[in-house]
Amino acid sequence: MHSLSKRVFRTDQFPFTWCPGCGNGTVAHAVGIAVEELGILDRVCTVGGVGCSGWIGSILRCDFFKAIHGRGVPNAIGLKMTDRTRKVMFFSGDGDCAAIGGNHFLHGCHKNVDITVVMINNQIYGMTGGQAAPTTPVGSTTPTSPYGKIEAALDLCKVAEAAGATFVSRWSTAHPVQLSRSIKRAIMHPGFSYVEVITQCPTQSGRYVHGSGDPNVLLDWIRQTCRTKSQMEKLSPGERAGKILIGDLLEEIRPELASVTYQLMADLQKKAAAQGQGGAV
Ligand SMILES: Cc1ncc(C[n+]2csc(CCOP(=O)(O)OP(=O)(O)O)c2C)c(N)n1
Ligand code: SF4
Ligand SMILES: [Mg+2]
Repeated sequence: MHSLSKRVFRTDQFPFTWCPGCGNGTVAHAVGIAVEELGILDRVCTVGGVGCSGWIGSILRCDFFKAIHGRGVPNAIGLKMTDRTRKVMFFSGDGDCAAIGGNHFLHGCHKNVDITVVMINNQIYGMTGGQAAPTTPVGSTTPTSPYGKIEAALDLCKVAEAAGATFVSRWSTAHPVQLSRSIKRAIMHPGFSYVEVITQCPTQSGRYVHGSGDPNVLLDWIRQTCRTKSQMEKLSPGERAGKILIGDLLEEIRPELASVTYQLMADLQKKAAAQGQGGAV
């Protein structure tokens, strides 16, 4: 076995419970490389949402917190606020992050707290049997949209940008090198970072959305659908329909919640001490 695997992953958990051909293993590998190259495994704490993808962080050799459905962002914020040396990563499915967890996600972006959300977009509720998620493409026939999904897929990168996230990127399981690099940048970014991964779920979205449970067919769909900004610009408006923008989409620096809060506490303590009040603020 590759030495990276033994150092970074809980190999006693292998083979993991995911279906053959699931993209979650590719995401876990990209994260493992990023964490190994940064040399920060002892400082990483992962949070998992519900769903198949929520278990990605549990196979890394680091602290792991299992959140309830949709509540991963506030748990991750709590972990960061109590120990700023931690590198907190939240692994969330598209159902978990964009539906029940949408409100918490918005305010994580808005507060610009230094955590990394890795959102695994398999276009469906995988674990529970293939119900339509906000990210499921329009027209998809699923157990909860038997006549075809009416609404267009929600673009969570646009939501993250609009809500105030300061690092936003989207890659795919067909771009594992770019994905790993982007996760590295996101971990080191001093603010709320959001990395979305377009991935394959042969068992549910393969069957219901893409008409094939073959991981190779699904990876081909990903390759044909995902386009960088410069590739997108070469397409006509008609050709752009249904394509998904990938790339490192936004990076900016803004005041970060934990740093500002700790600085404020230090200033207030200094002020209280100067006034002879002492005690903790
Ligand atoms: C409050 C609550 N409601 C519903 C569920 C059932 N549930 C478990 S996993 C899941 C869907 C997860 O889908 P997604 O977040 O896309 O993850 P995936 O399995 O696709 O990786 C749901 C609805 C739950 N665990 N808790
Ligand atoms: S149901 Fe889909 S997301 Fe879940 S383990 Fe299987 S292939 Fe992966
Ligand atoms: Mg999903």
